Amino acid sequence: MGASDLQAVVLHRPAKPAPAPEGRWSVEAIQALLDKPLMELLFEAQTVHRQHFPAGDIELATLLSVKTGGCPENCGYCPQSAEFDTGVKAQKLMEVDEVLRAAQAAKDAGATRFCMGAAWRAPKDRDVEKVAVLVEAVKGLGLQTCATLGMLEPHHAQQLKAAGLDYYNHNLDTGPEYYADVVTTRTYQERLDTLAHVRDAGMSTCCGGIVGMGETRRDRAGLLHALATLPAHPDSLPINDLMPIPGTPLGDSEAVDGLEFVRMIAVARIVCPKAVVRLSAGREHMSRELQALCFLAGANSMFVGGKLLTTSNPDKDTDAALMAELGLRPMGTGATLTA
Ligand code: SAM
Ligand code: DTB
Ligand code: SF4
Repeated sequence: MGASDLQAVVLHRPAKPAPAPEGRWSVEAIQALLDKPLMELLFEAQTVHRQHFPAGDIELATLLSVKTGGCPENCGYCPQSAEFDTGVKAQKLMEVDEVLRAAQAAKDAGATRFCMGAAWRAPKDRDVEKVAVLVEAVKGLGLQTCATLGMLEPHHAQQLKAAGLDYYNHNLDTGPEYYADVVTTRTYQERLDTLAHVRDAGMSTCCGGIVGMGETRRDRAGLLHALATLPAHPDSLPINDLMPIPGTPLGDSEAVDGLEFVRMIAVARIVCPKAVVRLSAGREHMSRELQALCFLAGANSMFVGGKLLTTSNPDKDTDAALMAELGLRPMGTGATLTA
């Protein structure tokens, strides 16, 4: 037993998290964190959180689906796959004016990041050219820009970076062993390759996954291990609670226990201590108390603005009240969320 462990016993506190330089975590060590008594895990996660972030700061991002539906991929959770009958109406890429109006509204409501999603397997050259125009325009409003467009070639990543794209979102979704149960049209390695192109182009990565797709705790450990052993930790790390969509293969999935979701957030915070961990999809179905526990576990980002891509999210007034109640301040500003 080391000195800090001994001190922990004497002080009846959990041991300080073992130093874990990027890439050193094993799946077993991560699973052991997920298995910890919840109160210990929360304390540890909050301790790590406070070492890296000011308490109470929360990043606010707003999503817009700039190209909806008709996607050739078969991600089993996704309302936008052309393979599933989900009632989502396919729409072509939005015009710049419409996107700018939405971005300005997001900024006015207190968001600092605007994330544009497109239901493509991989954008073509001409798609990237058009998205680059959107990125430049949104960036011009003084917002951080993020896009999620599917798989990228290196030159696409460079083009988007040159247009002013700050973040690229590309999720690993689940652990490598469960992945093929969820998606078969894109490999795990292809996801890792796109992330490498994004990093190589000098953009920040936004990469996380989904909880509640029928995976085991071991699979969740596998996802966190994959994230924690990337060549660089994600800058943003979204943890989504599955929004079950009727018509998708995962539409009847049993909701994951709230405290299990909190564990996932807490371990994400511990294994990627500098990442901004986003309590992402699923807040619509969460109580205020559960969301509060997620923030205590180290989440310091959320989507605001009533809608995710195709599904709903809490509205502005609800979130303004939540933030006031919990004493959360928008990250990097002295402001509060405008109701
Ligand atoms: N087509 C692009 C791609 O998949 O690379 C980008 C859009 S996709 C909708 C972005 C991410 O949203 C997915 O990787 C997944 O993690 C998350 N997502 C999609 N549908 C979801 C759902 N029903 N519940 C929770 N998260 C979801
Ligand atoms: C992420 O991890 N979650 C967001 C964002 N990145 C693109 C998307 C959530 C989508 C939820 C289902 C929908 O609204 O279509
Ligand atoms: Fe949905 Fe993206 Fe998968 Fe297409 S690639 S089905 S938009 S998650």
